[in-house]
Parts: sequence; C-alpha cells; structure tokens
Amino acid sequence: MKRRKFIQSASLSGLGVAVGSSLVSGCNDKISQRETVIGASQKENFPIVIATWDVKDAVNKAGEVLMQGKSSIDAVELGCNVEELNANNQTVGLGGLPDRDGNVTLDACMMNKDGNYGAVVCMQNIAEAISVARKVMEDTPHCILAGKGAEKFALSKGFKKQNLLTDASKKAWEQWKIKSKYQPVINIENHDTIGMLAIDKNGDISGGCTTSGLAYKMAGRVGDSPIVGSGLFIDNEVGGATATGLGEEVLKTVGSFLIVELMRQGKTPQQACEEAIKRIVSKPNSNYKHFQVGYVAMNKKGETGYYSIHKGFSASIFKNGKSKNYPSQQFIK
Ligand code: SD4
Repeated sequence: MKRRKFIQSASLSGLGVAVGSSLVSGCNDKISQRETVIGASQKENFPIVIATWDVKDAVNKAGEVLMQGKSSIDAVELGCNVEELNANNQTVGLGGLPDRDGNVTLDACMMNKDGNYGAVVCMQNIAEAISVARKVMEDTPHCILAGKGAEKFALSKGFKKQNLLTDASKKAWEQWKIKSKYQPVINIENHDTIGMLAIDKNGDISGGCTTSGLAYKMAGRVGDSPIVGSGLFIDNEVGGATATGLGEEVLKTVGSFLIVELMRQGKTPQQACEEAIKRIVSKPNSNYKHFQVGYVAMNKKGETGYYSIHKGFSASIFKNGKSKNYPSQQFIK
C-alpha cells in the first residue's frame, strides 16, 4: 500500500446511491447538434486533455491520439486504457484493490459530444471498463449495465476475461482483513481514479471516468465515477467536469453537473470547481476534514480548472503537444 501516502478514513453513513430514473432514461436519444461558435484563436490551442492526478502516460496517449486528428472520444478511451491495463495502478482496472470480499469490481462511464452516455457498474473480470462503457453508449439502447450483465455484454463484444486481482492487491486485501475495520480509505496520492476530459481539433469535448472504486468497499457498492452528472458530465455547448475522491459526497451534490451548469452561467472552470467543493464542505455537519474530493473541469474555450478539499490532489494537462502535472489548490490551506 505504499502508494497510499495520504490516507483518509470516512464514515459511510448515509451511503445511499439514489439515481433518479428520470436522470438516465432516454439519455441515448440523439440530441440535435447545436451550433457552437469557437473563435479561430481558441481553436489554435486545441487539442487539450485534462485528467485527475499524475497520469502522464494516460494524457500523453490521449494527446497523441488527438494530434493524429482523431476525436475526443477516441482520445479519452485510449488514454484511460493506459492506466486500466497498468497492473501497478491499484485504483483502476487490472490490479485494482478489491471489495471486502476480495472481488475487484469496476465502475466506468463515458460521455460524448452529442450528450450521449454509457456506463458499467460493479463489473468484474474485464480490465478495460471504459471501453465497455463506450460500447454500452454506442451499441445498446441503454445507458448503464451492471455486474454480470455488463460482463456478459463485454464478452459478447470480444473483451478478454481475466482475473483482475493481482498478487500485490491480494496481499493488500489480506493485510486489511486482519483487522477488517470497515473504514473506506480515500487516497489522494498521485495515480488514482481517472477522470479525463478532452477537446479535439474541432472543438468537440468528450469525457470518461474509470475506477475500481473505494478499496474494501461493501460488495455491490457503486460510487460516483460511473454516474452521469456526479463522476462525469459533458455538455458540448459549455464544457465538462469530472471527479475523484469519496464518491458518496460527489453523488450527494451531483458535482460534475453542478460545475458544468456553473460554467454555463459564466463561471470559469476554476471558479466552478471551487464552488462545487464549497457545496460539499458547507453542508451541515460535513465531515470534510476526513475525506478527499477533487474536481477537474474544462470549458468550450479550452480553459481548465481543478480544486480539491485536501492537499495532494493534482491535474495532468496535455496542451501544445506537451503534458505537465499541476498541483491543485485546496480548501484546507
Ligand atoms: C469512488 N470516486 O468510487 C471513486 C473513488 C476515487 O479517489 O476517486 N478515489 O468513490
């Protein structure tokens, strides 16, 4: 568990993941392409990628795909795949830390420039959760597939079945089991849940979010990452936002949707991220000193923002052909 430099514990009281059916129903309907005017000077800055944490290889991959002239959805998928297949990253895909029963269960979603959304929740045995989420979006009439159904669908699409529990993650779980104290741990080290937003040469924005969720979570627990508006939201007229950290808190404030709506009202991505964090910490009896949440956002002009509750969060940005990791400002100074 050496990656977990900064571990926060959090109570799961009130762990209610309520997703109104109206929020997801019919969301794959094609929405009409609305004209968005992007000035030539802004377009010169494109493509741009922003992702949560220090995920250099992932944003470089996404940037490379965009530099080849491909779309933002391709870039986000291929970028996220890099970490999903990296067995040393214990928070995403292969090698992710398991739930309390020892099963690695993955959550992921994607949104494209047309406002379409696809997700898998609590899926086992398939590393490339983001790619399965994209297939749900593109090849089914649905938005979300869960558990066995998601796995069955992935297998039907030719994804490889594999054991995602690596020796290192199994060892960490066995260590945890000695005390099996149920305190979900929130890590804010570099290399965590990946939320990624990209804008391509046409100025079209897409996003994705992929995770193995909270380590040692209850079996069946689903976090914010695959839930539209919470872990990710894209509106190609305005911009996008994505989240990392204690999913329950992001879900309860519908954080990514909030950020996009604040940008629609004229806030910069930075101001919008700060406001979304403020909503969490200013709730009555907020336990925010004991958990981390971080957001990244990008608007239609390619302006970016990122902000978190605690120190230690960072954003990786690919721009002008180069990537760099930027430490985030945080609410607790
Ligand atoms: C979750 N938001 O499942 C994810 C986990 C995460 O930093 O981002 N951890 O709640």
